[in-house]
Amino acid sequence: MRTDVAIIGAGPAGLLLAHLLAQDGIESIVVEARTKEYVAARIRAGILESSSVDLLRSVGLGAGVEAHGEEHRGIYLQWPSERLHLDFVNLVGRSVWVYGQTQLQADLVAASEAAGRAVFYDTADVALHDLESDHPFVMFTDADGNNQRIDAAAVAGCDGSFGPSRAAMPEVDTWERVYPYSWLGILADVAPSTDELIYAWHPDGFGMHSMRSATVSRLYLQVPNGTDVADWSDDRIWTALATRLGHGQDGWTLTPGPITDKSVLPMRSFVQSPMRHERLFLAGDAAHTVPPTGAKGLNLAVADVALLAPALGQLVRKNASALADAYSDTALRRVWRCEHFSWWMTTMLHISGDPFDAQLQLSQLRWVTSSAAGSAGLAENYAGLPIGF
Ligand code: FAS
Ligand code: PHB
Repeated sequence: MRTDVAIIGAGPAGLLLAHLLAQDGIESIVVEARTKEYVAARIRAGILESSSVDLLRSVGLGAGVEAHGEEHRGIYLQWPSERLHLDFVNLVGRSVWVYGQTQLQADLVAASEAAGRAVFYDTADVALHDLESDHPFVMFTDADGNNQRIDAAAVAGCDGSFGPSRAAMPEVDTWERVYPYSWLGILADVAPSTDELIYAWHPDGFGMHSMRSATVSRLYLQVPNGTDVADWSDDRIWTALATRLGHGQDGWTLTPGPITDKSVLPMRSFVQSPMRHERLFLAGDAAHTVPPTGAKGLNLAVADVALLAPALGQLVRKNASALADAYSDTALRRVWRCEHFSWWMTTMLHISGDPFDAQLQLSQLRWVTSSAAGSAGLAENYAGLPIGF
């Protein structure tokens, strides 16, 4: 097969990139290791920055968010006996949207199928070749066991943290921070007990109340690394969440409900630079990972491909490489800003067991919720910087 851009990975980065390229008349073929059902069922991110929503709207992908998303003005930060609201709209003039990655993935798949774009699911043995030439190609085994080859002008590595694209980069610098704790996340068929997200510091550990809709709640607990989700019964989870989120404090109650999904998510920061090698370009988790505390992972993937699509358009159509040459440095500026913010939110809210750390964290929380400068700084980063920052 021959196309303009071969895309590896049909997660949000890969499918959104294909959509953005098509807006520019650039053709692509996507190669995905998992089945469409597997990718569709993954439960991950829940927050879209307003600049991500604006981008989706601008390319005809805003209907789902408009119909099923919830615009939120801000978040609550909490510690024992205190719960304070940060209003991002008042602070920095920007909101965020609650819209699950699962929902966005479904919108992207629907748009891809409506446009008749080629996506190969359930593939194996993806290999990248001739990346240093202007005619790179990708080999893979399709779902029927046939060997396939895609000749293209460029390859986009959108294959997440463990795909082949990251490994295909010859000379890279990498930075990594593995955190000494994980998140136990649940989905529950119960109306949220809060109007906006609650991020709670507690001596027992971090707790968070998010949501997916008026009838589905998404909540998280800090747990030790290596936690077996089987050790956490529904009752144990709800009891810990009630304690950490302040059930009974100032009359607030946490309403439990049937848990429909439980999983443990390790916390890691990772960056690989550069994000481009000749005709191979990385986007999304293929190049970087953030702990989910700052709600940046999915938004970074959106920002990367918003930069990459016009760069590939100019490279493929006009053999003009200015945007492609600038892609990695431009993308990494925003990546590092989001890496810092995600680390900052994570270390402010998660218990290390060190009593000195705990006093520093409580002081930081009091400052961030009482200082105009402190709260604006958090709001600016959480609500997100303009794409192309
Ligand atoms: P993805 O990982 O979503 O997609 C990469 C795709 O490439 C996958 O479909 C994979 O199957 C495919 N692939 C891999 N190897 C391949 C190969 N050899 N050949 C072909 N295809 C291959 N972010 C938040 O903001 N909030 C959260 O709460 C949150 N929770 C998360 C929970 C988990 C378990 C994980 C892993 C991540 C979470 N994230 C969260 C981050 C997540 O949302 C990512 O930032 C987002 O999925 C990035 O999208 P992509 O870059 O497309 O990568
Ligand atoms: C979620 O709803 O899954 C979510 C929201 C905010 C975060 C992380 C996860 O920081």
